[in-house]
Amino acid sequence: MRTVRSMALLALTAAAVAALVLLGVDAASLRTSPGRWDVADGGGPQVGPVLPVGGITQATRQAPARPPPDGYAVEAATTRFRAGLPRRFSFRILEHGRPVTAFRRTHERLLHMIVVRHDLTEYQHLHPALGRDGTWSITLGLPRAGAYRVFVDTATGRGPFTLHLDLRASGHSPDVPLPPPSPATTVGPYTVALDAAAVGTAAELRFQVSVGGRPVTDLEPYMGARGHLVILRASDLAYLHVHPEGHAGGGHDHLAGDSGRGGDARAGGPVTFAARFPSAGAYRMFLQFRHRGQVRTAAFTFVLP
Ligand SMILES: [Cu+2]
Repeated sequence: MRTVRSMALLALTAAAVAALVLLGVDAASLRTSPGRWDVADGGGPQVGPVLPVGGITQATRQAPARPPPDGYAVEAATTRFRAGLPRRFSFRILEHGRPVTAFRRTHERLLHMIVVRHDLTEYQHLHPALGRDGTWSITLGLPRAGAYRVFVDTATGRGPFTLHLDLRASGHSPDVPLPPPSPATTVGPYTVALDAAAVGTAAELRFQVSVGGRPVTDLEPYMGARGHLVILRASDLAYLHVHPEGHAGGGHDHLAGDSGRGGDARAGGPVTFAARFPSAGAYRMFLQFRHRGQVRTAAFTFVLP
């Protein structure tokens, strides 16, 4: 029984890989939208290598990367945790050594904090509170021993940017291998199907949320959009935060931006994103959506050929 299921899964996975490769030819279906996504340096100078594949050079040039403005740094009070033992986590964003105290709202929040284990498991999307002195704090738990990366996605008068730092939960726990690409994943009662069309490093990603075979027609706005997507490159945790198509984006609550504009925003239709990847390779995608008051996270492995 188990063998049969595994083989079916293997076949499905192989089909998904084939589909991604085959779909990568329809340039007309792509609507690139600079400004709705960003790439931040997640692991050093190797981000965004130019590979000898058609279109990549241009794509790389167009990439509105969001490195931090000059002189910005993030500093945490502590980076040591005990696995499974939540504690207060606080940090400051410094500009030339002085704490930044004024931030701009993006997607309804002044700051988005993404925490993920280095093996791309244990994803968390949190919103710490800002103190007057520029200290951000939140209660944070790291469920398993190991290394974690924290991405701080925010904006000031100098523009949006992302910073990162690493945390450690004491003890040892083996890394989980990156799951193979799959055309669908389940979270709670939901099935989320991914339909991806890539040309070079640009891709249109459509996520269809359904329950019991029926599309969910009443996804609720979550931070002003029908969905939020964070993509991490498996090799070095380079970070892409992608916003949905048909979403006005920008500084304030755009609850209407996702409802009723364009085919993607129709009730029951897929939540669609235009993304540009820094390179070919393996990525892990985390889609968050809200339904019946609860936020769900669906994770996918995606390989850009
Ligand atoms: Cu957020």
